[in-house]
Amino acid sequence: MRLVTFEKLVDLQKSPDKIRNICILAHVDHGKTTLADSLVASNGIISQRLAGKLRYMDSRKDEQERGITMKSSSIALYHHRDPDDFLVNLIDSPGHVDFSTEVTTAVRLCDGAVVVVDVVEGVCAQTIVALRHAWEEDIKPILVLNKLDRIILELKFTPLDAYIHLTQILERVNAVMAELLVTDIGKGFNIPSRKSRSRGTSTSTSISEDTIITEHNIKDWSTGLDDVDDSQLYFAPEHGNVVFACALDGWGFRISDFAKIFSKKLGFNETVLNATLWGNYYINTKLKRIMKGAQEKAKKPLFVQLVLENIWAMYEAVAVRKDKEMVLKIVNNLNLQIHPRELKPTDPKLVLYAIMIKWLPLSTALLDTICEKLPSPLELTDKKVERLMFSHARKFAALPKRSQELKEFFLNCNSSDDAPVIIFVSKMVAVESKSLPENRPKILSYEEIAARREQAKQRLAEKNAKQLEERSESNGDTSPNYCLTSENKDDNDNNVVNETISEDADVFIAFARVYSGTVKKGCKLYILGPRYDPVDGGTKFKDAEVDPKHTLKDLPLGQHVTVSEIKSLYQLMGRELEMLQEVPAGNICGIGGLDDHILKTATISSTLSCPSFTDLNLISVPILRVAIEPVRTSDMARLVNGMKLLNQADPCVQTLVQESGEHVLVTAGEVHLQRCIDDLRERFAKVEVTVSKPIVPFRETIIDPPKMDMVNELVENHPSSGGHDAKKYSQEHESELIVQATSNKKCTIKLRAKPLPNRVTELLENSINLITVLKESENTKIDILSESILKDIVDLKENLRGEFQKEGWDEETVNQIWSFGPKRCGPNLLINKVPGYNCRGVWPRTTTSENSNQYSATLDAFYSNFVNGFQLATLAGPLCEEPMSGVAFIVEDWLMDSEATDDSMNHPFGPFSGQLMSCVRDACRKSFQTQAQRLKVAMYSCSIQVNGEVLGKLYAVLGKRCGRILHGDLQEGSANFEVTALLPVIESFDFANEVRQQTSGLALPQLVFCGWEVLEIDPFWQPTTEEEYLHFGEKADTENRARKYMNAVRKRKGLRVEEKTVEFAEKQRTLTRNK
Ligand SMILES: Nc1nc2c(ncn2[C@@H]2O[C@H](COP(=O)(O)OP(=O)(O)OP(=O)(O)O)[C@@H](O)[C@H]2O)c(=O)[nH]1
Ligand SMILES: [Mg+2]
Repeated sequence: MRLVTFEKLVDLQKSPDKIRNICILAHVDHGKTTLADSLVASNGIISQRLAGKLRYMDSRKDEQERGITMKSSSIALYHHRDPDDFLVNLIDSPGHVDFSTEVTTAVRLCDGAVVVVDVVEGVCAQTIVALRHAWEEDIKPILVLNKLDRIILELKFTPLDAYIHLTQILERVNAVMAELLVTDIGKGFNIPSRKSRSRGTSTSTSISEDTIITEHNIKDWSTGLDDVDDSQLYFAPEHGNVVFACALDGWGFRISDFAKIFSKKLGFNETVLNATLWGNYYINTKLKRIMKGAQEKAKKPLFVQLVLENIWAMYEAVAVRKDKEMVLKIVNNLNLQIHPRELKPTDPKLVLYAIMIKWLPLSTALLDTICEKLPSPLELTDKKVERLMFSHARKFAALPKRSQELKEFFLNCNSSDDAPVIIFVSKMVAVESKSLPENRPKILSYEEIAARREQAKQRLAEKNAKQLEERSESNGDTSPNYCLTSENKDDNDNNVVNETISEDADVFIAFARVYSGTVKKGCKLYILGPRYDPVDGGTKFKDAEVDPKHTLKDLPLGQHVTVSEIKSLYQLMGRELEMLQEVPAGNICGIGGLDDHILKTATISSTLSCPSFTDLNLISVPILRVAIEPVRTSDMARLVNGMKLLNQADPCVQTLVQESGEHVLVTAGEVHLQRCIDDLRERFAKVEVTVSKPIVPFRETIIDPPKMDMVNELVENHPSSGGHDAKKYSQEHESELIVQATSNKKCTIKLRAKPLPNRVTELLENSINLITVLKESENTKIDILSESILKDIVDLKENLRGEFQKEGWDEETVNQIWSFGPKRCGPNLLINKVPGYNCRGVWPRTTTSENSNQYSATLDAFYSNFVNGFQLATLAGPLCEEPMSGVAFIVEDWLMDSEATDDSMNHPFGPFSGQLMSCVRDACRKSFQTQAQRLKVAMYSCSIQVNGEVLGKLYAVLGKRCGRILHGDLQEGSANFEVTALLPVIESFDFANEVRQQTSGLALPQLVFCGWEVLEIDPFWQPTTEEEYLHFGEKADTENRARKYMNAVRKRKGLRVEEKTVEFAEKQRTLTRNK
């Protein structure tokens, strides 16, 4: 039974200082959902007995079956912390890397985060990602060190070993925080001085050995800090931002909880205990004083003596020795009110749970920490508001004045009636319409039931009277009776059909947070798409001009705003929804009825001056593509509709239709793919589908001619050539310079291809966001761009210049960059070295003056055609029509006849612009082919924790799949190895399953896309030298991996493949004859 009424929660929504919007973040399986269970149980939503087992926030069937969370879901909880009541909106997020986009959608709506770390596994890949995410979104974290029971029962550590282990984990978490801080130094954040940095395990205090600790001393010690805020950056038990917990057994505590207990028992000052319970302090029993230097004097630290030993004793008595008398003694000692019935069960876990939840209740410790340490919506910082609302590319000051004024409402979390409504929707959640509160069967009061009964009786009496009348008229004919029943039946049937249709249908609820104003049911608001811009939006539309009938589907091009009525508002309560009439600023809520207006994210506002929120900071890139087809072709329409719904419901999915007509689904990984297919089959499309083999993208590149051949011999005869292909081409083309003319022969271009230095390609790949901003702001003036963007541009230019210089390229190359490609933001460059042509280039300019030079002006007229040719070439390379990467095309000359564009000349070959485009594209492709061509494969970085016993098997699986092990270190204090490896995406299918089978389920790999790697094999390679013949045989039947990949892509795309299908035709014939 719920301990708090819903009305109470609604009441609390009106006091933003009492609200905490927080999410739980961690690596997969570190216990987030179990932790959430404890908090949910504290509100009576689930019973205490089921807490930890039910995993209430995992509401999907597949989440329960697989035991992993797949979507983030929110619940509103009540907490009382003297003297105040608090409302905690808690979002549980998934830890599996495939669902990291769900984490992004959660983090965006929160002000604080609970970062959970499993104390046995320690800091894992996703823990670092979670901490970084919290840092980047500027939300404050607290730390929960979970699964302490595993240290006791599994690792069987002594309390002292456990303490050392915990300090090490804390060090590692703080090291991650320090790293984040250091990386931000360059970005101009306020970095506190090093001196002031105090770590959780800090022993560098100014207290001399043997100093007696008093309250006065403690104060001195903390005032020594230069900057108080800095200490909040790190996790330190003495600062109250670390909770030690065991979510499964329902207990958890902070240092302060024990300080309270022992200050009474031992008569120490609570503040002193609070500051010394963690760290290098011990009790001198003779002097009855707390002293420093436990480690040096081989004394037990206070934490071990007062905290861990007590917990160890409890586990020892209950779970290990099962000593009932001892248990009773401890319970009495601790003065706990426990019913003897609760100590009876034979399962020690149940007894443990019953005792621990009374002694150290996890929910109280955690909710207290949340309410005390994490900020309320009122504490939004100026910086965060600007970052949320105004894209990085622009200066805040460049926005219209009315937009700038909104910031104040934001900062004050103003929910008054005259405050503009500003809401951000971070994702659309699909729910079954039958689970909506308005469709739930209503619980009737006694009077209502009685009234209904009366009405029914009356209706029946009327019907009977009518029947009697008719029967007497028709002289005993029974047909009316029949008719009536059949009519009734029909009616019921219809109802059933209608009901099943409406019950089955999914509706979308917008997962949102109100930042300003109060949103009320029935009010009309603007829905601003992610690309909405208040600069032109505010002037383009007057309020009346936004057509209220428009939805996403029929929105005119370039318009990103619609109007909609807010039909329903919900409080998200885990698996359930509760109806709300209004939601004031500072709250997380669900909004219904916006299916037709929002695709994935949106900003909702009552004013058109509101800019749309910055895009979500996505961590994972969807990389795994499959083509989907219905089993029966007649189901195509349902599938298309289903894919549309899936696209809306999942923030990390992309659905597209390829030119070949295939319907393609792009997902983050195998687990994610499986969930999407299940959703399509069972929920959105409800049709059987066939799923193609995964389509993995490749990149095409060129490299400097290799110095070694395939048997690691120096290439002597052809120092400048790569493989077979390069040799062939360099013989045909004496120079690498490609000269290409347009079809009308009036324009000639000369260009050459050159591999970009690796660091340059990397820089370009990493700066894709910045380059996209550059692309978008090509026509805007430099003074509109924000300082941070301008600084980033200058940095990028400087870095590129440095890298080019290191590799011996011309220093001026950076200024000669004409375009990036493909899509004008990729990692290939078009470089202008045309004598006398001063082209516009990619960098923002202070002036927008036209080219004064006549020649340049002529060329400028065809500037965009030239660039488009380059874009086409880089979008689909000659190997297998995959995009290029890391190639520079240097244009050495561009000659145009004055009458080149003359209409009469154009005619036979089509418009000149088209001719120029194809000419550039062909020239780029040809020049690419003169070089040593290579494929680039997508790589996963794979981190696995595995027991030493099955390490060999894991290495075997990795080896078979062409994986490369980067390191495999033994984890301190356990028999587990932490293996990091690189694995080609194309070889990764079913990898997780195979690893699980080979290691008897002991290893769970986490695969994250980590970039592209050149495959050092020439796809056209054939043995040429004697050694190569010897090694590979004449036919080189050892499979050429590069060729295999290339041919597979070519086959899939319907391109020509050079392959022998029948090799030994004669032998095969002989065999059949002999039969
Ligand atoms: N021994 C022990 N096991 C725990 C504890 N907390 C959670 N577990 C177990 O750890 C496993 C994973 O727990 P979950 O709560 O599902 O983990 P999660 O972090 O929500 O996992 P994802 O959402 O998939 O990332 C379950 O089998 C839990 O029973 C704990 O304190 N001690
Ligand atoms: Mg979970």
